[in-house]
Order: sequence, then C-alpha cells, then structure tokens
Amino acid sequence: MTALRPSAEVADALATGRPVVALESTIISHGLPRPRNLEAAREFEAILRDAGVTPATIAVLDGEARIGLDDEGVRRIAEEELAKASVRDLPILAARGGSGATTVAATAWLAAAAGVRVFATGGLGGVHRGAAGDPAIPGGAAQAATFDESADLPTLGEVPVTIVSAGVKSVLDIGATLERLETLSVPVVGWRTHAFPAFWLRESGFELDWRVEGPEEVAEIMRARDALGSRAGIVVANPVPEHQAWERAEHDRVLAEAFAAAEAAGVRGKAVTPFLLGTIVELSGGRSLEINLDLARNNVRVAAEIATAWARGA
Ligand code: PSU
Ligand code: MN
Repeated sequence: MTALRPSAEVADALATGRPVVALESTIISHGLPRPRNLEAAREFEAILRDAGVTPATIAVLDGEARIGLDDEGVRRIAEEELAKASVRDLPILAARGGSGATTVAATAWLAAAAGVRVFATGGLGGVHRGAAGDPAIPGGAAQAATFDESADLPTLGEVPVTIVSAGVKSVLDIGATLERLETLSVPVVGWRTHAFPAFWLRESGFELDWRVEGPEEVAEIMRARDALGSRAGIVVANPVPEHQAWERAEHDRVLAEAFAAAEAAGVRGKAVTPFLLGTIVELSGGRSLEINLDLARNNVRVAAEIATAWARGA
C-alpha cells in the first residue's frame, strides 16, 4: 500500500484534536440497494457534519486506502461494482492498484491505523447459523458444513476502535457471536440498555453485563482501556428506537419464510447471507430496508456524541 491517504479534512481534524467518525463502505456498496445507497452515504456524512464531527468514509480506491472521501469517492462506492474487501484483501488491492468497499473489519483496521477511534455501522458481522455446530437451529442446516465466522470479530480483538452497532442481524447465531466476543476480550456495552439488540429488533434475548448511559462514560472506558495497555476494540450496542423497530411477529414470520426459501433453493456457504437479506427485503415489502436505514442513522448520531466526548478529553 502506497500509504493510508487521509483526506485533507480528516488529517486536519485529527491534527487539531477535533472529533472524527469512521464510516464503512460495504454497507453502501453491498448492503443497500441503489439509489438509496448514495443518498444514505451522503446522509450519514451530513448527520456527522451537523453534529460538528468530521466524517471519514473509508474505502480502497485505485490501490489507496482512503480515509475520508470527496464527492466523487462517495459516488464511486455507491455506483461502481466494487469488490467486498476485508482485512486480508487490503494488501492485494494495494499491490494491484485495485478498489474495494471495506467491511467492518477492514474499515476498523484502517481507521485505527489512521488514528480514528470511533466508528459507526449498521450491524456487526458475526458467527453464522450452523457454524457453531448446531444444524437444529433454523437456517443451521444450510451452513452446517462450513465454519463461517466474520473477520469482523477477530479484527475487533486487535484494533482500538469503538464501534456503534445495532447488535448483529438475527440471521446470524447471536449467542455464538457474543461468546466469541468474550473469548476475544472485546468489551460489549449496551447503550442505555442491558439487552443486546438484534438489528431490526430491540432485544435478542441475550443480556449484557454492562450498560452505559451516555457518551462521557464510553470515552472514560476508552481512556481506561488505553491506560491499561489494551488494544482491543469496544462494541457499543445501540438498539433501534422503539417506534422504528420491527414488530416481532412480522420479523419472525419473514425470517422463517426466508430461511425456508434458502433451504428450498439449496443456497450454501457465503451465498446464504446475501440471499437471505435480499429475500427479507422482498418479503417485508421494503420494511426491513427502512429499519436498516433508521438504525444506521441512529448509530451515526450516537457515534458523533462519543467522538465528541473522546475529543474533549484527549
Ligand atoms: N451488516 C449489515 N449490512 C452489511 C454488513 C453487515 O447490516 O452490509 C456487512 C459489513 O460490512 C460487515 C460484513 O463487515 O457485512 C460482514 O461480512 P462477512 O460476514 O462476509 O465478514
Ligand atoms: Mn464469511
């Protein structure tokens, strides 16, 4: 990699101790349909600017790890057919001058390398159903032969980034994901709740040991982590606001149908998640997409507060 390339705006904010929040590009490239994805990319940045925070949308473009994109860069991640890039893809894209939309793992890794400590996303990747060896859980059979765990988890064990997410999608094995975060020594705190959220739902049925009431508390935990010499990230689990969450019965019905469709179509391995997500948007008549956007905006707002508290004390 030639180098990290922070935008002038991000470099200036970091040099003068002003708040910066990292945003991922995979959610724009692969997680949201066009043209809503371009609107969303611009809107997430606007929410940060309105809060006095510098946005650092991260992607690899023409071999350069860009930390903060200009208008053209944002347009490219929304409209070009970019490869989904995780941490392991970074050296290859860099060496070949290639381009890629960065996952949570790759975004967190590059953010940390550039000195950006707070990151907002929609949902974290995790352990896929069946990967933990339980083909009995719905959707488990399709994945039982593979061990599919997102690089988001081990990467968060190694990079000092605080990530705000609405938990993990209920298409994953949430219990196994939380166990892995424990093994990897990644602190998980609930934002004004003890209930770990399940993306479209405010509660997954899993309880967290720790909750925080506001941004200052998170910034204190980040400073304590640094003082202790820990290098792990922190997950701030932020449930979608009550009035925006999916009705549980409708959620359960749509997911059951989507899992059945995946089994019937014989979808396997890494094709399972994109298949499920597309089917869920379709079967919900677009409702799941609106909630996805609402929870992501909500995470961006909370990340702005945390980055501001962090910059105040740094
Ligand atoms: N969760 C979402 N939308 C997404 C993703 C996760 O709600 O688009 C993306 C993120 O970029 C995450 C990646 O890092 O999927 C995880 O993919 P994998 O399981 O292949 O590591
Ligand atoms: Mn995977």
